[in-house]
Amino acid sequence: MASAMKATPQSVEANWQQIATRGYSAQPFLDPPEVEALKRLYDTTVPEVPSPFFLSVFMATDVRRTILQGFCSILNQKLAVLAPGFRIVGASFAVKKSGSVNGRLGLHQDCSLVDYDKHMGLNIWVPLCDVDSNNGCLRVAPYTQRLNFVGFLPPVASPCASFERGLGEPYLSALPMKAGDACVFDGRLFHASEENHSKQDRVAAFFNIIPADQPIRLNFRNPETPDRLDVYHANTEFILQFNPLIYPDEGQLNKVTYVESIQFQERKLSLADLAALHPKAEITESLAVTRSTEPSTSHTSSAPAFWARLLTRFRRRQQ
Ligand SMILES: O=C(O)CCC(=O)C(=O)O
Repeated sequence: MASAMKATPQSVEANWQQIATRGYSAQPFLDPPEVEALKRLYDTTVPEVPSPFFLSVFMATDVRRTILQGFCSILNQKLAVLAPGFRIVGASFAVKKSGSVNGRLGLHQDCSLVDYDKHMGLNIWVPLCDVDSNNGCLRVAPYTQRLNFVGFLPPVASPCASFERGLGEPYLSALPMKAGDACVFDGRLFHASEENHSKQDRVAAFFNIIPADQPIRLNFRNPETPDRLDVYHANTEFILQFNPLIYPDEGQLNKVTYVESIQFQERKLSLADLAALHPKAEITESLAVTRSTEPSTSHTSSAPAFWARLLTRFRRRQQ
């Protein structure tokens, strides 16, 4: 198993630049003891996996709470360096069963948890074993965060459904990663994963972070008013209780705070839409995981400065 490498000012800067431009960065994150702690948490909370692709967010609230608390205590120290001032608001184990059939996850976007015109929300995917194209590594569609699509619940068919099967570079990049590496991506980025052809289940820790002083912002699409999104502020307890696949009932809506109703128009995408997002000069850029060669003892303290610059760049793009 790989151990996290020491972050250098150059590698930290490169990682945040990648997130600000192409929407994601794959980087060393956890050391072996933290990977082992996550594996133990997985073994004690997910006794059986009922489907070829499984997310623990569909388990009972108590189990989801144990998983969220476990992620926080195992990850918070490393997270304070990776993304200072952010908090974990959603936590799940994402499992692709060994020899999976029908476990493929098509190109999609997750639900938004912030107002991206004002704040940054990030998803972090950390495999607990080495991953590559054979066992269902994460695939990302570079630059798709630039579409600035709002992710809403309950989810509908992907806007890319008509063309995304078999898509490859440069529009969909498979990310081989070592156990404990992190793919940190803009919450608006489209991503996917294929089947696990290996003999072992592929387990990943998958979590969402938002600025610590911000409420969780959820966009619900009522099937009766599909041209609008109802925006609510929620707390983590609500996240632990609700079913993301179902429009919340009256009782559940009483537990969140109504913010506003915004206009919404569903859009389908084409390959040409994806191609238009790619800066020509950047298409040939290497998409390999950035890793330095020094073993980990401590992390650089320069992350906050880069983080501030990332946010500045991010906000400038929104204007
Ligand atoms: O774990 C995976 O294969 C991908 C998970 C994912 O994309 C998701 O749950 O949104």
